Amino acid sequence: MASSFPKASFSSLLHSHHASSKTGFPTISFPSCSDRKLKNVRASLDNISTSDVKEFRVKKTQHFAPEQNGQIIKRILDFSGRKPSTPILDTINYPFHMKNLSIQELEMLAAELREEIVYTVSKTGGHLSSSLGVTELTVALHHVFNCPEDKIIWDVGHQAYMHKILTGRRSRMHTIRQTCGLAGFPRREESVHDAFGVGHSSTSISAGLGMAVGRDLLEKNNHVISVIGDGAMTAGMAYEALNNAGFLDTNLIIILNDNQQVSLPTATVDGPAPPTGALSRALRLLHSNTEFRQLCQAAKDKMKQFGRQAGETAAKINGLSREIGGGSGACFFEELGISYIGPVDGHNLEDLVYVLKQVQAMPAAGPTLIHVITEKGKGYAPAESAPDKMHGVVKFDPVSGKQLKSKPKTLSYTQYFAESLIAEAERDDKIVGIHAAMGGGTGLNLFHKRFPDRCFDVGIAEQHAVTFAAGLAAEGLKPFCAIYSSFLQRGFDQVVHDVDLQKLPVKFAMDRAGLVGADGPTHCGAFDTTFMACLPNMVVMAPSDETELMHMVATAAAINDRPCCFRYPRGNGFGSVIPPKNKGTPLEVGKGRILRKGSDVAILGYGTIVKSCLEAAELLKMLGISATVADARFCKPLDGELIRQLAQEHEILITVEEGSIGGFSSHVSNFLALNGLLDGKLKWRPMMLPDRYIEHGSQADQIEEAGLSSKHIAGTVFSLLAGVRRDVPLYNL
Ligand SMILES: Cc1ncc(C[n+]2csc(CCOP(=O)(O)OP(=O)(O)O)c2C)c(N)n1
Repeated sequence: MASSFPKASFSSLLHSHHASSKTGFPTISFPSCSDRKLKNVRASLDNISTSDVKEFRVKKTQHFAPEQNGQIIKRILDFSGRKPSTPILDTINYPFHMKNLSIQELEMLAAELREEIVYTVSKTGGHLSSSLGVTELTVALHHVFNCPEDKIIWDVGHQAYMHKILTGRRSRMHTIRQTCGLAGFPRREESVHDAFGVGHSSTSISAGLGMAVGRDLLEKNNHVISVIGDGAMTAGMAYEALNNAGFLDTNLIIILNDNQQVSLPTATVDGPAPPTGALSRALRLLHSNTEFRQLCQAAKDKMKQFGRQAGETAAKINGLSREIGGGSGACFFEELGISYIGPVDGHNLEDLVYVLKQVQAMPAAGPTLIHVITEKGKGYAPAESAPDKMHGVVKFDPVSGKQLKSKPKTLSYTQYFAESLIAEAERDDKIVGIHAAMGGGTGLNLFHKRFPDRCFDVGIAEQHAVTFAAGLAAEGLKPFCAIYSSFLQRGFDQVVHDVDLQKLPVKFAMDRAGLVGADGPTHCGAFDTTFMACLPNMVVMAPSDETELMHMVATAAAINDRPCCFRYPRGNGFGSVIPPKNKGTPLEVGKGRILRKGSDVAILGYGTIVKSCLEAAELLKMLGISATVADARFCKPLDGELIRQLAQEHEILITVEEGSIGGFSSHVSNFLALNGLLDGKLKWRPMMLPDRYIEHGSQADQIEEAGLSSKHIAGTVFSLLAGVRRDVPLYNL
């Protein structure tokens, strides 16, 4: 339980040591800590002879040779596209079926899982390479620990496909990410083996710590294991949790899955990108630490030698493993009060099982971090050699790894955004781009290619990205902060406190706004209009097509006295006519436009859903109903003149948006009410996302479920009109 004084914290770190830049943690070095650890290690190694260690070094060098490992795996695995033969996997429905497997059988199981996952994902699409990278780790975890009593929390959760297969969901893997199918991420409601729902990164240590403390309070004795990637480890949340874990000193196992791939996709437009950030640099230094490996092997050899005395030796190792550090980088964890173990070869099942068993057996280990080195895409050559490691894929040919992408007629909104930002930046050297580990996802990798010095990948650190942008704006630069709508949720306080309150002209490009399809509710961009338009200084826009998006990028570039944002969806443009050289024209702020004039009803759309409003108007026309359709363009400031006109000239006004309650429609309703426009005959109805989370599936299915298709819009108009006009017949839309 917690003591009353912090054992170690960030503040004590900052005050205790000298500066060093080699470690990757620039302001801290820990000579005393390293010395102490080395002394302890040496003293405890006294009983293990130097020849033991040397012998181990030779063995390990061979074992770690990647080309040798690669060859072995390539010889065994079959990615022909035929249903793989999986004799061991066929005997396993749940983790307890794996308990009696030997190391060799576990290795075979890992091989079968690799074949199975490539076979399945080649047919469904989904996240591929992160799961391939943690195959042995997943097998070892489920072999050693007892799920669901022991809790395994997968950070982000995109690497949990093997976990799903081993925990009773193998027969449904072909439905993954599809409507009514398995979710792409762990979800508590899907399985008792999914200890925590994930999708957004860097939550696993906090959640794990909460579960560990909960366990202590309830006097239970299970293990809690948080598996976090080196990418997820770049987020502030992870450090907040480490700080707290070191202080609370409860038993918590943190597995740092270090594959030296931090950002997404892992490629620039020109090829593989080195990982960004000082943390990666620091972890790389730890990779070379051999002491832990030497010690483990020596201990294992001793155990074989002494047989009966094995327990005694293991106990010694328990104590020792806490003392093994990998230089000052490891001491960073140690000084926080977190035992560092590693690095461990994450593709060596024998080592993994051994280390996990040792940690499992420690009675009061406190928080322990096991540093595991893996390779993303491991074992599947096309993924290993792909610049983006085949992180997320559509259906593909398993033999070649070639993805079956159809060539769309238009570019994605992401690309139109990037092209128009480049066009603005060509004319204005104050424009800079910022993204949070999402160069490919946000299109800023294109911007980076053109302006390498004006583009910043800050890691998975949305909060920092926002305040970093605020700092740039304070210096007179024009930062475009491109963050997915749902990930910006994490930076909301920074948007309010650091940007909007100070009226700093940061420009937020909110990609993946609205329903996003297969990624499901964790990634759904439902709330951005609601949380951005309630801020007093924020200009809030949504383009109705790609041309409008380009105009809004130009508008954002021109707004220099306050912050602004614009939202655009996942998917491709409609094919509207693009401005010459991708250079948009700034719009008049707070002005919408009428796209089609009618007399019976007015439909006011916000964002790309305006297209569905136009389609609805066509449907209504067939029924003899004349509809005006307007494109609001701005949620804030609202175009009051336009809304007044629509309200006064029509019996019915419908507002339509692909966002949550509290967004555009709420602002319109406020305006209507405050201006007495609801006091007369007008019938006003808002159409937006329902007040519940919409499950993963195709975007088209999601729109149907949300009731936001053109038919739904026409149906809403029709039912209202039928109430006021007797001449409207009942049709089946
Ligand atoms: C808050 C948040 N921001 C961004 C993302 C998008 N994202 C998904 S996985 C990933 C990289 C994770 O890297 P790592 O943890 O090392 O796992 P790996 O993909 O290498 O297996 C990113 C940036 C996210 N899921 N959550």
